[in-house]
Amino acid sequence: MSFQENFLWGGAIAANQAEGAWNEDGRGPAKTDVTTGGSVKEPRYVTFIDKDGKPGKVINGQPIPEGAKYAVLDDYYYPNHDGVDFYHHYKEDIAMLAEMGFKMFRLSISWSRLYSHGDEDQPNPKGVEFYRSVFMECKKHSIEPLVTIWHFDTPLYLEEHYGGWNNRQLIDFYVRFATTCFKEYQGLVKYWLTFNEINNTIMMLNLFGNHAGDKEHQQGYQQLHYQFVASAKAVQIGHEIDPNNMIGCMICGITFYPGTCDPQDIMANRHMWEKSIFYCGDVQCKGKYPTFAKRLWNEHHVQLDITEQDLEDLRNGCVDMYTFSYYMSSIETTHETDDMVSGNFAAGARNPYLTYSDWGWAQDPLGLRYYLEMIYDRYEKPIMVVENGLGAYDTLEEDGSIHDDYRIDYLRDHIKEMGKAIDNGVNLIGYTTWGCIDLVSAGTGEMRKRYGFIYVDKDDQGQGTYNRYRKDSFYWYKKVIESHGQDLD
Ligand code: P53
Repeated sequence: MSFQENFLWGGAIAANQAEGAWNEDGRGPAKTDVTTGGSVKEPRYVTFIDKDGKPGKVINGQPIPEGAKYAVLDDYYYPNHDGVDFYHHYKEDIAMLAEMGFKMFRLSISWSRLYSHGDEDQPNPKGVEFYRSVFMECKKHSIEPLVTIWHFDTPLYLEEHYGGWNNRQLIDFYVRFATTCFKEYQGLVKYWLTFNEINNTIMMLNLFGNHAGDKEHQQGYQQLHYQFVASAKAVQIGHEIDPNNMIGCMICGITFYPGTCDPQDIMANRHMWEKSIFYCGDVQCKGKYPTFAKRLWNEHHVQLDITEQDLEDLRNGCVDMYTFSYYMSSIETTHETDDMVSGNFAAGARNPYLTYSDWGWAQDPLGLRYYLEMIYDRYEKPIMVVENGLGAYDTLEEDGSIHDDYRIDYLRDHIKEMGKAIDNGVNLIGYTTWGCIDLVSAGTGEMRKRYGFIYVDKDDQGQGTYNRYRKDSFYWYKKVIESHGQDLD
C-alpha cells in the first residue's frame, strides 16, 4: 500500500489570491493590489502615477519609472482586491474542506495584514486575530494548517520606501513578522513554509532568456541571498519557540528534459536544473551554497553582499522538509525549433509526447515522479507536494453542478505517480492541490482559470454572487481521501 493512513491529503490557497478584504481592518496594500487582471493573451499590468502626476502602467514584473508611485487607478480592475472573499467566507469554506475529509489545509498569512507597512514594531491585533480564528476553525475540524509565511506579498510600503528585497533591512522586517507568526500561533500551527516558490526570482530571469543581463542577475541573486538568510533565521527562531515545528522550503518544481541527445543539450539541461531548482534547494536544505554557485555568479559577474554571520545563519537554519509545487515539465535545448509553447515557465520547445493545458502548461504526471525521486535522493528529507492541479475553464450548470472530469483525470494521473514514488522509497508525507477553492490566478489575474474542487461564482470583471458550489471533483477527492488513495476511479 503506497499511501499511509496518516498521509496529509488536502489543498492550498494563498492570502492575496483568496482573501480579498484588501483594505479592511487595517490591512496595508501589497503589490498584487496595484496589479490589474489579464488573460492568456494580455499581460497583467502594475499601475502607477508618475512624477508629473500622470497615470501609467508597466507589464507586471517590470520596474515602474523613476519617481513614480504605485497607485490604484479608476479605469482598471484589480481582481485581488476582493479575491474570492475568503476573509468573510472562511468558516463556510473550511467546513466544505472538512466535508471532503481534508487532513491538511495550506494557506498563507498576508504580511501587510499583520504589519500594514512592514516596518512597525507591533503587529495589527485585528490581523493577528483573523488568522487565529482561521486556525481555530481548522482545529475544530481536525485539519492541520500548513502556513506559508511569505507568498509573494511583501507590503507595498516596503517596496516603495526600502526598495523591497534589494535591501538587507528586509531580513529583519521579515524575521519580526515570522517571529510573530510562530509566537501567536504556537500550538495551533505546526507545519510552516518560509518562502513560497523562492526560486521564482531565477525562473523570471530565465524567462527573459538572453535579455536578462548582468544587472538583473546581480539583483536577483542578491535578493535571493537576503531571502535565504531571512528564511534560515526564521527556521532557527521557529525551532526555539517550538521544537515540534516542521519548517520547510518551497520550490517551484519543474522537471526539465534535454530536447535532444546532443551533449550540448544534456549539459544545458543539467545547468538548468542547477540554476533553477538545486541552487535554492541546496542552500535551504544543506545550509550552504553549492559548488556550482560560483559558476553561476561568474557567468554574470555577480558580486554578492554576504557576511560571515550570514553563512553561519545559513548553516544553522536548514529546513526540516522539502516542499514544492508541480504543474509541468519543460524542454531545454540549444537547438532552434519552430514548435514552441508559450505557457509561463514551460515556455520554449513543445514536447511532442505531452498534451498541453489551455494556458500552455505541459501535462506530465511521470515528470512528478521523476522530480520526487531525484529530490528525495538528493536531500533525504520528508517531502510534500504543496501545489499541483489543472487550471481549466469550468461550466456551472443550471442545477449548480460542474462536470470537471478533465481535472479528475489530471489529479488521478499525478496521484498514481506519487504512489509509485512512495513505493520506491520516497518519504512523501503530504499532498495539497492548488486552489482547492477557486481563486484569482497569480499569472493572469483571471477567475476563469480555475483549479478548485469548490467553484466560486465570480467572473473576470468581479461580477457574481461569490456563492460556493461542489464540483464533480469534490466528491471524487472525498473518495480518494476516504480510501487513503486506493480508490481513484
Ligand atoms: P496560476 C508560474 C508557474 C508555476 C507556478 O499559477 C506559479 C507561477 C506563477 O504564475 O505560481 C504558483 O495562478 C504559485 C501560485 C499560483 C499557482 O502556481 O498562474 O505559487 O500562487 O497561483 C498557479 O495559474
